[in-house]
Amino acid sequence: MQISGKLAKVRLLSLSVLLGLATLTAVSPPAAAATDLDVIMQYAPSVYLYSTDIYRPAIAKDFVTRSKLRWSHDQGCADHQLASRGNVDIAKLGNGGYRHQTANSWPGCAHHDQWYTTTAYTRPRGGVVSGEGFFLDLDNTARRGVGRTAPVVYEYQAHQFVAYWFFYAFNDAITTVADHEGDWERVTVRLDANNHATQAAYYIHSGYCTLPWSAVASVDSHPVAYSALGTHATYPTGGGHDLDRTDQGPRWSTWNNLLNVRDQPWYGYGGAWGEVGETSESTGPVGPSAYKAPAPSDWNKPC
Ligand SMILES: [Ca+2]
Ligand SMILES: [Ca+2]
Repeated sequence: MQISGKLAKVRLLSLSVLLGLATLTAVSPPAAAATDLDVIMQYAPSVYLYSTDIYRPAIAKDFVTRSKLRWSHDQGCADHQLASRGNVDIAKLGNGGYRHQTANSWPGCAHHDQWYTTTAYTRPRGGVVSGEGFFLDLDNTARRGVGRTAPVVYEYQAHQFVAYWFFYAFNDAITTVADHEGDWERVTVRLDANNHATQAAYYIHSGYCTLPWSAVASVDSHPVAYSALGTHATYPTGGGHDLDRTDQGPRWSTWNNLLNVRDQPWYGYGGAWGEVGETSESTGPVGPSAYKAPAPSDWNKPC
């Protein structure tokens, strides 16, 4: 009887071990695949801002709120205002809800021909209408931005790339002829079929350069970038680069505040982010939109 009792205990024990294993198996999650958001957060850059740069990261939505929306005419014709400061409808900006017509100096700056909406590529320098187009004229006292609390907007194509757009309200160029309001910069990470990083592209003035991921300095998988004093050109290494200067000022942990660019009401606006200067360099740029490629066309441009 005693033996039977022991056997019963052993059997009970075995059963409980088996049940325990079954329970363990049931509660252990399967190896989790990285979600899209995991990938986007994982590769969001760690950006060193320049220590004494007064033009810190800015919030695009606030830039719109503190701007007038105007149409720049050429041939000596006066500009026209579509919305005053504080009254630009950000959704209309992004869905083409504002429109305006070109004008010729003769006769009398009369408007004529084609109408354009805010989703057309209408940056007054370089857009589809030579010399005319929409622009946001920022309150000059709002050029300094807010700093590292500003969001970074990302543009993501699974298995291809994730672009991280950095926005500053003013580009303080090395020569003042290239100063301009509105400054969109970016780092783009190339992804393979498994959504693993293979390369990074750093945008520098009107161009970019690329590095294999193995050569990218990173902190916990976040690529390190250096934002140059005033121009915010984005470099993979510190120190001087031609006329640009970088240092290890405040570190912007961009993964703390990421927004999908396609969810932004202003996305699609094809005019200038900033007032109009004499040249393309001194005019606000076009922002993230169909008119500004988020990723390189050529990934073979070594830094
Ligand atoms: Ca202004
Ligand atoms: Ca810039």
